[in-house]
Amino acid sequence: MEAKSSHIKAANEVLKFIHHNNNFLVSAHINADGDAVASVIAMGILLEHLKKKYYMVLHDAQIDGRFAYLKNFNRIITCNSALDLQLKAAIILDVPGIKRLGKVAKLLPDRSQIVKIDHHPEEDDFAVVTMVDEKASSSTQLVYEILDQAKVAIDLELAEAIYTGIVYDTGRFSFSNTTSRDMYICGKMIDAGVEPAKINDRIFFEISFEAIRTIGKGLAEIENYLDGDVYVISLDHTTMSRNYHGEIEELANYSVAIRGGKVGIFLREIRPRYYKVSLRAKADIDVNKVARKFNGGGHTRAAGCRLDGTKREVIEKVLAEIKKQL
Ligand SMILES: [Mn+2]
Repeated sequence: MEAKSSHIKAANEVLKFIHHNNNFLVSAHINADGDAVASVIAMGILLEHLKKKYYMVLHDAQIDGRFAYLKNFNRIITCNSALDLQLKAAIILDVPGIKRLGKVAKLLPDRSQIVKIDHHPEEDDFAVVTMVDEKASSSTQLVYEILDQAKVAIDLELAEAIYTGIVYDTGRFSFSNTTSRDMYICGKMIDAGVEPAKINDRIFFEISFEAIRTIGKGLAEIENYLDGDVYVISLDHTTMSRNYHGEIEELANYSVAIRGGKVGIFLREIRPRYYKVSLRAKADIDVNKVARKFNGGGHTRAAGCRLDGTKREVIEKVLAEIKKQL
């Protein structure tokens, strides 16, 4: 199965940039998820193959430990204020706008020295070379297309990174972004030795006793609004402080799982009166638009933002925006 011609063209431009540079900053968005971590790691492995030096830097103080099985995971460094690497070039993955880089933004070189590889609707034009495709399942898929053009041999470690990014961002090949190309690529990764069940369990089905109970509590207390168009799952600060975000994030997908529901909202009170809001939608509603209203963003069917206020106030604000599209 062939890669898209637009991907081949963009991949070759990225490779040209890599050949002409050295000492790369490789980074992705804050609260790095499976696609962010895996695409950074896969890009790092590509740079190693091309005999380039690089640093993987993320904003987060702690990187999601579910992905610790990936090669070079412990080489990812966190961006504290003292960090001053003076890197000459940057490859930024899974980031539509500068503000999603958090503290890493201040490490960026000049725009003429930045590559952007992403699959979100564009927010900022911060890079000279771009490989952006909103239809791509994941940034990791795009990194695979570059590896493919560079004719890098895929060993097990690289295959695990590629498989992880794609399986994560497609929701185990279930979201609407899943394509035959993803299945094809992941099939090749299985041929390279990836064990799907092992990675699936590690990412999605190995959670703590506390997290399972929290998911149960979230489901049991789901509320409906706007005559069943919108469902809300909400966890208060006390509950949140006992849980890792990654272990309970499946609740976001459940919020839109009810027959007839159009939008799901998953609220996490990460500080008293400060909520992380995850939005999920079925066809017809663009939740990226809703999230952007509150300085957040994401994709049409999955997006997020953060809001101050009581639970009631936050729900009212978000519902008002959703109503505009109903
Ligand atoms: Mn992604």
